[in-house]
Amino acid sequence: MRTQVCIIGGGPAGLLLSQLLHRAGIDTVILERRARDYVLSRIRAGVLEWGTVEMLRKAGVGARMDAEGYVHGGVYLSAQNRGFRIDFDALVNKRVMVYGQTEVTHDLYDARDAMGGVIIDEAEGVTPHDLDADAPYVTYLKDGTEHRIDCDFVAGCDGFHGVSRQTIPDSVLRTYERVYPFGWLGVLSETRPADDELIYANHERGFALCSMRNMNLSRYYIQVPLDHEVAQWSDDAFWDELRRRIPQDVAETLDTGPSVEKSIAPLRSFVAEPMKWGRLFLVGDAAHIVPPTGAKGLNLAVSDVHYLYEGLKAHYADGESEGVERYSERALARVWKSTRFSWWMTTMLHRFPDQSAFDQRIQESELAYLESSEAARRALAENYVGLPY
Ligand code: RFL
Ligand code: PHB
Repeated sequence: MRTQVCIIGGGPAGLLLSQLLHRAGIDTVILERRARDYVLSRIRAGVLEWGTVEMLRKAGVGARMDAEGYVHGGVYLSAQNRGFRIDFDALVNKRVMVYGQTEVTHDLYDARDAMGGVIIDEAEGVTPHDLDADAPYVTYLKDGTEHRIDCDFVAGCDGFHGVSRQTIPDSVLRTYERVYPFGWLGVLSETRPADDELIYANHERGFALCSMRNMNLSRYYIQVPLDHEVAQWSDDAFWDELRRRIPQDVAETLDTGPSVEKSIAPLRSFVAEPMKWGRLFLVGDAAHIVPPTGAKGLNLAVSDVHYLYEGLKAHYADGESEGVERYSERALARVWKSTRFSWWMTTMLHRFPDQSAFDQRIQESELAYLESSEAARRALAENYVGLPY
């Protein structure tokens, strides 16, 4: 088989890139390791920057998001049982969209199917070859038979544990990493959201977040030690702990019920450079991971897709290779800003095991500064709604 761009990974980055390229008349094939039902059942991000909203509309997949998503003009931060609001509307005149990654992925699969896009799922042993030469190709196994796809470029959209990043030689690849000494226990429940906007809570027992998917589906997270397992957290224990960490008035009216999903995710910051090697591009989590505190992971995958899409479009339309050549540099400039913001939000809001009394006071004063300074709140708002592409 031959295609112009072979995309490894059918998560949001791979699907969105494929959809945009298809609309620009550029042929793609997606190779996905998992079964489609598995990909569609993953519960992950919930907050879309406005740039992401516009990219999804541009890809022709914005209709259900626009009908069913919730536009939020701010978030609440709380500490020491006091809350204050970061008013995106007033501070930066921008908003975010609350619409689950699960739904985004659904909409993208539907769109690829409607346009006859080739998505090969349960592709095993996907291996890119000759990425540093003019004629790369990708091999994989499907139902026990080996197949080969010849292509012009390979887009590595295969997440943090994928194969693409590993094909870049050690002598070229540089990685930067911070592993945080805690994880997030997440619960999805068919209950009314705690508030009309998200609440990020700093508490001496640990961080907590109240989020949502719709008016009858809520998403909550609490910080837990790394050695905790889901099985040791009953629903009742989760709700009790969450109530302790959020402002009292919210805790008193919290609607609780059985969890429909419960999982623990470790927190990590990670950046791989460069994001281009020969004819391979790394896109999304394949190149970088951020802790979820800033709600940036999916949004960064989408901004990478933007830079790559624009580069490939110019390459195929008028042989202009500047966008393709400078993809890594452009994408990384934005990646590092979101990496900084996610690290800062994480550091400000979580309890660290070795936190000293000094660290504690610094954290409190950071939050107090935000509460009292419009300039500080504006900086947070500018980053949270998403920096320009
Ligand atoms: P994905 O979603 O991991 O998709 C990669 C796909 O590649 C496939 N794959 C392979 N296919 C073929 N061959 C191989 N060898 C392969 N290896 C892997 C995988 O099966 C998969 O289908 O990466 P992508 O597309 O870059 O998208 C990134 C986002 O999924 C991720 O950044 C976000 O979910 C992060 N994230 C959040 N991001 C936000 O923007 N806002 C949020 O509010 C937010 N909350 C979160 C999050 C991530 C979380 N977890 C669980 C990590 C909350 C949580 C709890
Ligand atoms: C979510 O709703 O899953 C969510 C929201 C905001 C975050 C992280 C996760 O910062």
